[in-house]
Amino acid sequence: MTHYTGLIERYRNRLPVGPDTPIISLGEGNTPLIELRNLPKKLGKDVRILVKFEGLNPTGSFKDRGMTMAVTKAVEAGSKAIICASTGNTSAAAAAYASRAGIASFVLIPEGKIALGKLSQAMMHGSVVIQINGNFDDGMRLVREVAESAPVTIVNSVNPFRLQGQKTASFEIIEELGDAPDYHALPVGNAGNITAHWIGYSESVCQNTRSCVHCEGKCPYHKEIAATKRPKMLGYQAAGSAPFSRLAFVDDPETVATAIRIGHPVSWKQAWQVKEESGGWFDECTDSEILKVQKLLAQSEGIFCEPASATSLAGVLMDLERGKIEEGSTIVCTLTGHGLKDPDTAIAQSTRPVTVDATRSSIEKIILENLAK
Ligand code: AN7
Repeated sequence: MTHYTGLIERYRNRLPVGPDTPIISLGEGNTPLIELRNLPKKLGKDVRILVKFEGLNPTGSFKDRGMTMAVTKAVEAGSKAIICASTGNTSAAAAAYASRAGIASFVLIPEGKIALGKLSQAMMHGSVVIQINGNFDDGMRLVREVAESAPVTIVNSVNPFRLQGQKTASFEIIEELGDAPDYHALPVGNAGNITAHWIGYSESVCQNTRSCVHCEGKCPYHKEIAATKRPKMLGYQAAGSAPFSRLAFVDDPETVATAIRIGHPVSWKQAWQVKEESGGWFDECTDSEILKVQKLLAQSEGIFCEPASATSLAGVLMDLERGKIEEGSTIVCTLTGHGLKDPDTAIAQSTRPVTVDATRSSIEKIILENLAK
């Protein structure tokens, strides 16, 4: 056993780092790929559904994969400050990795629209938290404008190093399954992650043939973990914030899944290309479907993800029901963030705790009542 020191060290030869690059890591990546046991049975479906639980990254979301790369490269370039707009998770990751690197971080968040856990992270890590009277898309525009003159490095996914870090999730999946799955479903906001996964899968299909665009048959790492195929990529959005399935930008996005409350996705073009090349599709789920599946997953499998993350599984269950995804398939759903990020939404949809006298009989009564249900 060797000490795991994060995804840059793990995939050093497949990432844009050199021997002298000062790596800023919190041990991100290497997240579990958990096969659902109870849900497929419950639904009567003969499919293999695995969830890649990205909520188990150091700050509780997949953003850490991109942030370790973005902050590493910012520090290598001599930057003393980073900036991002965020629906919450990017700000939490930026704040943590900036602290680790000993540099400053500025985060722009939509006032009142980010989940409590994420806000607490950005604040606790000492980021300068700037709330704006606007949504994520306004923040993104402002960050791009400000970075033209201010001495700050943007660490949103317009920063290409972010996608390089995030592509490693595909490498891990291929290693665990021995090949790419048939389908890979993700919640889509800015569309950086679906784009990054496609880069990762595309870099892994090498057969060491001369026709491989990456290595022309020469590259050693393709041999290491080559996949025989790439999955169909499925991107699911919340109905109130679904520019991809509506085929138009949304000016006033609204959804309980605040992480993906984004109407003008930055990686719009790239994500369409992913859909086209992979033979996949975009679709949307309502807020009530998203919350239903979040709870279903928590209560039938023991996995607690945040609302936005449940969108990938909600979309897959919808498309299995419709027959768009055939039985017999192997499907990976990315669960992008941990449920603890958004305790308010979890509590609001759960059974209230009961309060009783501190006596043996009152506890016994409750146990018997509940077991009889
Ligand atoms: C849990 O934090 O955009 O399609 O500013 O937090 O790559 O944008 C978050 C996005 C899915 C969408 N699930 O990923 C931010 C931010 C969770 C997220 C997405 C986000 P992209």
